[in-house]
Amino acid sequence: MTRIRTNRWQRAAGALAALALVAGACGGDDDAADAPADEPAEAPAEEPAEDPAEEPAEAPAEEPAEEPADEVEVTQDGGILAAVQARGVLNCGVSGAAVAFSYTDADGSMNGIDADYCRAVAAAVLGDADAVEFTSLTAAERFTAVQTGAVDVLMRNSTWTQSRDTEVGMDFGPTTYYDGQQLMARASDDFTGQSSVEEIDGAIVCTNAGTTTETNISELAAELGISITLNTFDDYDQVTDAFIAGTCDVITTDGSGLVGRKAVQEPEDQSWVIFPATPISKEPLGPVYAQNDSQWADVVNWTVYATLIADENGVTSADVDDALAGEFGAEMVRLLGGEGEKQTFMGLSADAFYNVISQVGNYQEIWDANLTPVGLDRTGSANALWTDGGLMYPPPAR
Ligand SMILES: N[C@@H](CCC(=O)N[C@@H](CS)C(=O)NCC(=O)O)C(=O)O
Repeated sequence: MTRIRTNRWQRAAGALAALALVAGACGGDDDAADAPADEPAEAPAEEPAEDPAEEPAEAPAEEPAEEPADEVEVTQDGGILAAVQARGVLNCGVSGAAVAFSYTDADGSMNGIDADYCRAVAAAVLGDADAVEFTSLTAAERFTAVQTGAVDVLMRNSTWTQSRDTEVGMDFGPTTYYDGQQLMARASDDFTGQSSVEEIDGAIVCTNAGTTTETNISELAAELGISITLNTFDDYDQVTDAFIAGTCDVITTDGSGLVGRKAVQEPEDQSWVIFPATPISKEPLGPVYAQNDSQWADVVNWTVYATLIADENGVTSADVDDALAGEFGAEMVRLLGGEGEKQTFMGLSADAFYNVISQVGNYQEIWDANLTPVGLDRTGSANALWTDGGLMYPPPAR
């Protein structure tokens, strides 16, 4: 686990102000919540015997009426939002070794679509896309970091599965990249892009531990009746190094991961090919956070939806002011904090998603900044908008 900090404490002041707001609301409720349990005898709020003639001085029992129900309701949920607002920095779990998703660059910065979604959540919650502390986690470490609260959210090319969504205690946000597992081998070993999985019979196959990748390839090999030697490593740098060194015949993971590795590491004297053409599994990759904090889930989910709704409406980081002024329709006005905005009901500032689109961009901009450079084409893929035949279908902002 390694931590990278970027540009965070400047916002502490603003976040503390937000905290003061939240604390004001919470205090009342928490106290109330505690009291009844401990002191049943004293607080029979009902007191039926009251004489109507007398002024009911004890009106505070009705106190919640003064506070708008939403705010009180919201602040009682789980607590990760309030914790991040108080801390002034978002603790975001990433890989740090996943090309185009979250990769630690030579200058120490963390780049990729997952890193950008960390920044998007920070922009939504703290108004500052740079108020992020990135924590690099191996596949095997990642869910423990969520369970222990070491990270507030995980943006680490993690596949949404039934077991992770239940027994592992995670909740999953909207898929930010629809992927599928593929394999990569050398053309010099007679593999092509049209090769089938049966052709790896007898091969040494490598991947990283703690992934759906291992179970998928083991299960498929058994179904196909082929035998493989599966070697796993802590992270994908080690996997790719072993492949380049020739100790692995084939490597496998999400197709996007193979495309990224081929783009940045294929040696001059080798030709790497990715197959089969149709992936062997579904790998819906997206945000992961702790179960049972629906307020935090809403914040992360609608941050992702905001980037897709802006994409749907053709609103880029350069258009936000025109969009807020109404030039792209009422939905964008609401989403960016204008008339009819819904962000404050979520415990966020009205301009939360204005900050996301202006500081990080819409989904297509995030794609172009991170995935296009390694050769990943969105057109005609499952990651296209529903209006273009893809699966990206954000709910309406109303
Ligand atoms: N999506 C799969 C695989 C995720 C995974 O670990 N992918 C590799 C290949 S891109 C990765 O992130 N490697 C970077 C690392 O090992 O840190 C899962 O959720 O289990």
